[in-house]
Amino acid sequence: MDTTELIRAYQTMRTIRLFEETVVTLVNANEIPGVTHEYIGQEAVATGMCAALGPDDVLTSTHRGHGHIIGRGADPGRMFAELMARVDGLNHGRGGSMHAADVSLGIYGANGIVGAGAPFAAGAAWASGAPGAAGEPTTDRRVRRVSVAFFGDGAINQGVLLETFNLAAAWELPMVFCCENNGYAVTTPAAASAKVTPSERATGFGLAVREVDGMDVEAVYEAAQWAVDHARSGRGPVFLDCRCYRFVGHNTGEHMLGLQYRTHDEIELWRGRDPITAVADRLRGHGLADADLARLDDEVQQHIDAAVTFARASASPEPATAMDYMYATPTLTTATRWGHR
Ligand SMILES: Cc1ncc(C[n+]2csc(CCOP(=O)(O)OP(=O)(O)O)c2C)c(N)n1
Ligand SMILES: [Mg+2]
Repeated sequence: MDTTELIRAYQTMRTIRLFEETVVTLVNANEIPGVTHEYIGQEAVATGMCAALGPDDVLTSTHRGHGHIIGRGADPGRMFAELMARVDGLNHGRGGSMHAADVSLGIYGANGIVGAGAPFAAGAAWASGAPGAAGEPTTDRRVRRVSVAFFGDGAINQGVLLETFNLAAAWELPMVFCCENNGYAVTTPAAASAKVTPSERATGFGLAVREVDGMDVEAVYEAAQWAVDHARSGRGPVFLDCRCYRFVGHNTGEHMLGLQYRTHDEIELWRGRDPITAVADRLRGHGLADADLARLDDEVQQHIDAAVTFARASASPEPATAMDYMYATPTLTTATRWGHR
C-alpha cells in the first residue's frame, strides 16, 4: 500500500474500532436493544478486503457484520440509528445489528443465520453474467461484478456453505469466500469440530485457496486484490483463509457469564498483534509523526460523536408502521407465478 492507501486503511480500521467500542457503551446503557457481536481485533480483514473491491462489487456479511458494513463505506450515523431501531437507520430500524444492509453500496446484508450469507453472494455472482454461470462461449471472461461472502471458521460446518463452495466451483462463479478464521465458534475451538483446516476443505471443492495473515491489513489487501482479479477475470472462485482473532467476547453479554474457554495468555498474545497499532507503526515508517496520527484519531472521534448524535436525534418508528418495509411488492412475474392477483 502506498502512504495514501495506508492512511485510508488506518482511518477505516480506527472508525470500525471506535464504532464497536461505542456500540458496547450503548448496549450497556440500554440505548441499543439486545446484544451485538463486536468486530474488535478483526478490523484488518474487512478493511483490506473492501479496499480491493470496485464500486459494482457486492458482499454478504455475518452476525459479526459491523466491520464489513463500515469497511464498505456505509454511514456510521445511519448504522448507529439502525442498531438503535430508529427511523433513520440504514433499514429504518427493521434490520438491527444482524440484518443491516445497504444495497446502494452492494452490501446485501448482515445475517444472523450462520453461513446463510454465502448463497446470497453466489446468487449475485451467478446473476453477474459470468460466462461459466450462463454457459455462453466467449473469449472475454471478465465480469463487471464480483461477490464476496464473509463468514467465520465455524460457518464452514454449515451444509449450506459447503453446498455453495461446490456450486461456485462447478459454475466458476466470480466469487471470493473470505473466511475470518478467528479460531472459535462461540466457545468451541475450531479443532474440536473439524479434522482438517478450512483451506484443506476449500481445496477439496476445487476453490483456489490462499492463507492470509488476517492481522496485517497490507497482507489482506494484497491477497484480496489477487482474489478479486482471479474471480473477475473468469478463473473461478477463491477462498481466503484469514487468520485473525477477536479481542473481546463472542458478544456484548459474554463477560457476564465468566466463561474460561480462552486463556489470558492467548488473548494477550494476539492483542500484542493489534492490527491498528501495526498500521500506526508502519505509518511512522512512511514519515508520519505522532501528532499526525493523533489528528487522524481526533477526526475519527469527531465522526463517531456526530454519528451518535445523529442516531439519538432520530425518532423511533410508530408502532402502526411495524410491517412497513418488511415485504417486497410482488412484480407481475412473481405475482403470476405464485398465484397472486
Ligand atoms: C445456523 C445457525 N446455527 C447456530 C447459530 C448460533 N451461533 C451464532 S454465532 C455462532 C458461531 C459462529 O462462529 P464463526 O462462524 O466462527 O463466527 P465468529 O462468531 O467466530 O465470528 C453460532 C453457533 C446461528 N446463529 N445460526
Ligand atoms: Mg470463528
